[in-house]
Amino acid sequence: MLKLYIANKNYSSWSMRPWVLMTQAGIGFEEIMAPFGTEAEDFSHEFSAESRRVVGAVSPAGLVPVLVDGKLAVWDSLAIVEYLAERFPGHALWPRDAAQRARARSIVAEMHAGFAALRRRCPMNIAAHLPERGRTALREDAGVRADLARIVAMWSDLLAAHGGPMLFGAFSMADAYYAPVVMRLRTYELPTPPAIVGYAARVQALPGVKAWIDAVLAERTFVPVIKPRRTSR
Ligand SMILES: N[C@@H](CCC(=O)N[C@@H](CS)C(=O)NCC(=O)O)C(=O)O
Repeated sequence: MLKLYIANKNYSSWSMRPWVLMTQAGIGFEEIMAPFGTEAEDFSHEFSAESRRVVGAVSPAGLVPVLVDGKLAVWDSLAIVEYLAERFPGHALWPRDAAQRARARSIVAEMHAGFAALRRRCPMNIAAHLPERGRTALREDAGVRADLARIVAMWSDLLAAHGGPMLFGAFSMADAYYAPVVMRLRTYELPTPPAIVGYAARVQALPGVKAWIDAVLAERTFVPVIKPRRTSR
């Protein structure tokens, strides 16, 4: 049985990608949760000592996600999804057409290496509703505006080219890889055109994504972004 090591579903965007991909594609796996620590005033994305030990035992990189297949450990979300595509060729995790597959790889790589401003200013926080933070990020940060414009252009082009419902027609790796961006659009209420709103709604309705969102609410390791200050009496 494959094992997938992940962190808190509310926050861990890199964990979400292979989890959603495998769940949506019907690839069975055992989930191993290594939660972040919660001692920081603002929630940190760093492991507790116990999680560091658990993840360090399977991956020298010490980060999640990690996929364990028998004696083999594969780490880093991009390496994991590529491994899954090779391991399960029948599932068409990438588009079957070579040109479309190259395009899908391009946008997945673009996500893996980029969108730094959006990731920094609007971290994934599924259970929260932070429209004011979203407005501030857009107003203050040209990088966030550029990242959002690029997402809108990318998704609009692909939806128009393939006619939807997903980026390359049928569900693929590309949709799993951008699912955390869909969650950011929702939490921070970032404004997008109707075609993008429609795509975001369809992604959230995918059983694999819905299962992740439902689990967030059950997870209960959520702590507010800004904890209320303790009154000194
Ligand atoms: N490039 C890596 C990034 C992995 C990563 O940053 N994981 C975070 C969680 S989303 C982590 O393990 N943080 C734990 C820590 O830094 O202590 C990937 O794509 O998997």
